[in-house]
Amino acid sequence: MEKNNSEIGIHEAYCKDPVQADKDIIGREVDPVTRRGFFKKTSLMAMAALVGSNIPFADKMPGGLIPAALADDSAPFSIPGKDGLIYLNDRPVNAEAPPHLLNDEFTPAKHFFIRNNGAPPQQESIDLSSWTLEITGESCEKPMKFTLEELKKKFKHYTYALQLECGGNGRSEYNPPAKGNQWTTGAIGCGRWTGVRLKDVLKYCGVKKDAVYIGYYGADTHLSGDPTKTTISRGAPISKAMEKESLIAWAYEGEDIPHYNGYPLRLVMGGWPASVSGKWLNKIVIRNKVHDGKKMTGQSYRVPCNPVAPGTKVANEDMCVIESMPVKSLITYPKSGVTHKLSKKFKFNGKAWAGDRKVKSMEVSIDFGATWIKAKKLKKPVNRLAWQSWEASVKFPKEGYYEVWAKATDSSGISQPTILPGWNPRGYLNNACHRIAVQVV
Ligand SMILES: Nc1nc2c(c(=O)[nH]1)N[C@H]1C(S)=C(S)[C@@H](COP(=O)(O)O)O[C@H]1N2
Ligand SMILES: [Mo]
Repeated sequence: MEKNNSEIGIHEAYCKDPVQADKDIIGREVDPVTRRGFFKKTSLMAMAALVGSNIPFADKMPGGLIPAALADDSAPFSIPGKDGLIYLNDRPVNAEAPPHLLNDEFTPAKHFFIRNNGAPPQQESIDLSSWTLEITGESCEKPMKFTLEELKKKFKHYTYALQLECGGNGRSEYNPPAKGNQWTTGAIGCGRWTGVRLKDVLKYCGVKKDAVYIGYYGADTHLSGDPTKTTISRGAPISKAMEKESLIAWAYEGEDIPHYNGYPLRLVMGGWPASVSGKWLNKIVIRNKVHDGKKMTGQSYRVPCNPVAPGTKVANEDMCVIESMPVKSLITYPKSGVTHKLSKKFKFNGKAWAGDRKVKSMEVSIDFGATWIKAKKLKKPVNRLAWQSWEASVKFPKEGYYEVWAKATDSSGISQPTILPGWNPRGYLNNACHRIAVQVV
């Protein structure tokens, strides 16, 4: 797995692939641990670092004994309330859903992906009665602070199903590879968010005529622990902020937003890279220029304004901010690798979405894209910016190995690329067709 060293946490260093671990989180040399024990008697300091505290009777420990704290290799790192996610990283936490866990019309909270840039605020430190949201910025007429209670009392509540997809979803397919989380297909989810309209709150505080953008700040902290450093502060043009579906939300699927997804308050702007949907939200700025917060500038969440050849270095000024996400789909049932009887119709289904647009049609192929068959059902979105469910069935001509591919087309006639879209330096926006393997017997 390719990854940025600074993102490797203690769990990854010791639990996932213990034999290769030779440095602890702050880079000290430690002896590798195997299932059976330490290769050789490890230094006291290194062992203490491994178990997380001093070992008073370390001199009595038989050489090669695995401290019980580490011996439980049946329990991989996971977050309570997040079932079945695949962890790419634990520091910061990044976890995606395998396609078959995205089969529900609305993604259950437990299957909603996690993309953290820093460390979430400690759950115990979040006090609902003192949490505030500040609205300010040079283009805000009356800067104000709201408690959660005030927000809930002053403004009308709305619920929309909104799909959020990380701009880097699918990154792992690009070549040359791009640095960053090697997302496959699961940094996407769609469910019902409840909150107040961002535009109602912004208007209440007064939006000056020269306003062009909003930016957010959240309560998460930089991994270095440096309180002066921001992890991420992105935003969107005023036009997107003013859409009726742009929410300041406190609930997901009728419950508090899960801690890792931004509890107690987050922005939700469906259809755009999920990086604009600020978590642990405590401040919004109304800007008179394109917001220049962390990860708005340089190469982050930007793609070349004009297409480039794979591997090209692109200057910052030739990179454009990603806005609406492109059309995309997933086969969420059945799982890749199924065996199917030749005599039977193969029924399968999935989800499709298209950023700010709608999905107009859905096609499938069993011959590597040589011919396409229309999906028999494509549901309307429950509201704008929600993904759409689809169903299809095919008959295989003979026994053997097949790949079933799915391709969505959006309301302006744009379809998913079958193999890969154009390469970009940071590996964003991979909306290639999803495919599953089927053995027909
Ligand atoms: N405060 C804050 N907001 C954030 C982030 C973050 O690290 N901190 N990550 C962003 C990115 S890059 C993505 S893809 C989404 C992920 O939302 P999720 O973790 O709820 O799936 O949150 C966005 N909002
Ligand atoms: Mo993201």
